[in-house]
Amino acid sequence: MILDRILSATAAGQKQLAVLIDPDKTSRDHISALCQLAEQGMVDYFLWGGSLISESQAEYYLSYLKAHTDKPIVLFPGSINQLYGQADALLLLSLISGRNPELLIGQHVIAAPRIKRLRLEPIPTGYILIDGGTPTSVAYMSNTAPIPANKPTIASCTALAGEQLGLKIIYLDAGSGAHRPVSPEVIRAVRKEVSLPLIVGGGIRTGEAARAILDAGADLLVVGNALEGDTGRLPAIAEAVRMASKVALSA
Ligand code: 1GP
Repeated sequence: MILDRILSATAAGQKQLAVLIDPDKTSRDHISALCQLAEQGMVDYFLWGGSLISESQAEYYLSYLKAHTDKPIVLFPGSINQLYGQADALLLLSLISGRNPELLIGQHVIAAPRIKRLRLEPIPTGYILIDGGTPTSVAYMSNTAPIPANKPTIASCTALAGEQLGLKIIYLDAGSGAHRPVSPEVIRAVRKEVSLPLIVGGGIRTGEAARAILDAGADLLVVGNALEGDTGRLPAIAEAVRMASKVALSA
């Protein structure tokens, strides 16, 4: 089970890296390049999804990815139209930073039988949007406002409520292509309050940014946008994950 894998890595202090593939912004070459890097040990998971998918190639590309990697593929769906049986698991997102009931329970009710039929492992995830300095597709499409970047207490109380509600993972997201990633201050505040695995994504483009986020307490990084044009930034980010793991494991 993918959740067990994330939990045991987290418990062992092992930092992890997920590469997000947006089906609208990929190609066979892009997927092949990522799979090669994954084979070299730079990627722990592939996330699959986008705020809005307009291309009809999504399933074809997902099958292509499945055929070329043995890394787990986890759906990160922008809507209930993005549920595919080729994946191993699904981040079942509750958008707990927002107040849109459809994204707290409405769409989940509609999706529930399909998730069961497809035998996707649902990973109950408290999904928290943090302002990343620019309007993002996810904030617009979800019709919710992100938590202001300078309000760590709102973020930590939101994450704590998610933990108390029984969610299994917290995902702090500045949104794809954010100008600034979630700040170490916000991550530290959330880390102090909850013991759940902490995923952080949005706007991570360099090894330095990755390292700062991991050192603040993130367990699993998500990188998408920075690798879309070219995958050349992945080795530095993967190295930051490896080094942060080393420090955490020896602590
Ligand atoms: C977005 O957290 C993910 O939801 C990844 O963000 O595409 O900016 O890396 P980027």
